[in-house]
Amino acid sequence: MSDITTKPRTKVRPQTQRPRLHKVILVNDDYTPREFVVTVLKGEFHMNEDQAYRVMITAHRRGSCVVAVYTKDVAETKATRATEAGRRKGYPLQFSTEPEE
Ligand code: TYC
Repeated sequence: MSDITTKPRTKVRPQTQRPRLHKVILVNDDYTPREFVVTVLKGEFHMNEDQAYRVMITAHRRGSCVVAVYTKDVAETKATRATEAGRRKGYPLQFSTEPEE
């Protein structure tokens, strides 16, 4: 008979649950002026001119572009504020949100 006993490992590893992040997506349209899109990106998402231009031109060419990721509340608030900035000027500019995979 062997004297070796094995003890089952019962230590609990706590799983820290991080909140799921949500993407803010810029959607292209045919009417909003490029420069206005850049201005909104700079104002609402704290981008510099170069970053904002790249995001705008990517949405223009491909149909949409991920702007940034935030917690759900922040993503929705920023998308709503940025969409409303366009609406106030009569533009159909649209920012949407969706959960990250
Ligand atoms: N397509 C617009 C134009 O040619 C510019 C534009 C770019 C509008 C990106 C929206 O999300 C957008 N004036």
